[in-house]
Amino acid sequence: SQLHPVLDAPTAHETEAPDLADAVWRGLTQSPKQLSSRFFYDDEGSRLFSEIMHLPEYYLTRCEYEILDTYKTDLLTLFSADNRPFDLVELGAGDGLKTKLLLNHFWNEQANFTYTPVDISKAALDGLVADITQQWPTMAVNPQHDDYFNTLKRLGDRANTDGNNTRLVVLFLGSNIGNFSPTEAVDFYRQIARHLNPGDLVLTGFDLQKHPAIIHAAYNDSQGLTRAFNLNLLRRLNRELGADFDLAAFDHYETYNPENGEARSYLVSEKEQLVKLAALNLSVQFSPGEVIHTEVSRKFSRAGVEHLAQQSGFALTNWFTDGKAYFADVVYQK
Ligand code: AVI
Repeated sequence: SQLHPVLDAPTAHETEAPDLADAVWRGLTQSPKQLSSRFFYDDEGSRLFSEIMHLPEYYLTRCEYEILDTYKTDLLTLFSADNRPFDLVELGAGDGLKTKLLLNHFWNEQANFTYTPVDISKAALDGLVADITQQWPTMAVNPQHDDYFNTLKRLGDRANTDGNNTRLVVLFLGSNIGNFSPTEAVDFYRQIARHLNPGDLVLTGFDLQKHPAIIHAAYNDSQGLTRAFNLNLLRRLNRELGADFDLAAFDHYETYNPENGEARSYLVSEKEQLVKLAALNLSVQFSPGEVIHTEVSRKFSRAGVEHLAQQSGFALTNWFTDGKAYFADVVYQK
């Protein structure tokens, strides 16, 4: 294995800007209005999300941390079964807090593995790699500044062709899958499945359905961080698209529907107003109380998680939950 982290040259990828302009134009000219939660994560949005993860009401991160801590030995046994080396490929690694718990354990157990964080944010990736190399200077780290599926294709092909016997273990933590629609989720796992080989694994964090009040509070925290996170999207449009959203004239509103497990976030116009987006040459009229839908955070049932595996060509092999069964980290096998 490598003695030093391999810092691959960043691969060419599209900047987010054209995508943002296009999506915002479509989202604000349709009814009901809509903006995608993928645009939350500019520098300030990423910083706010890191703070949200420490909120008392935002149980998701703590629950997942507890699961990974409790079952790290079981996970290593699964990942390294048959004495095969494994490549831990983390999709959307972020600050890697929970992953570092696993890395620390795998390192102490002298496991034969490489860590491959994948992110389209160069800044996030650089920060994570700097952090990891500081803690474990000789760990094999192979950061990929690229699209998830380009990366998986390359890794899957390599595992196929050079006869190396490395197992790919894809990590998708934090209930990021909850921000996808049901169709997008199936599509996502089907694409992953296409690049994996038999015996490869995917470990996903799913936030589970529970008392609606607990979920509702997680997206309506008392410190107003979730509100700031949601409103920051408008600040981003002001900066990047020359818009003139008055942040004081919009409110944060969230609903949770226990019948379908969907937490939905909205920005609400407090009054009749006209907003201009100079870069789009667009003016958008809002009536009082009119909403922009910004995010869905889906909560899963066990049946839903099993169904997702079946629909996308995986077998669900392990189900790990925290003490309160609020959250599950689930292993799918190709
Ligand atoms: C990143 N994602 C899983 C978070 C969630 O819970 O849907 C984003 C978030 N939105 C509001 N609070 C946190």
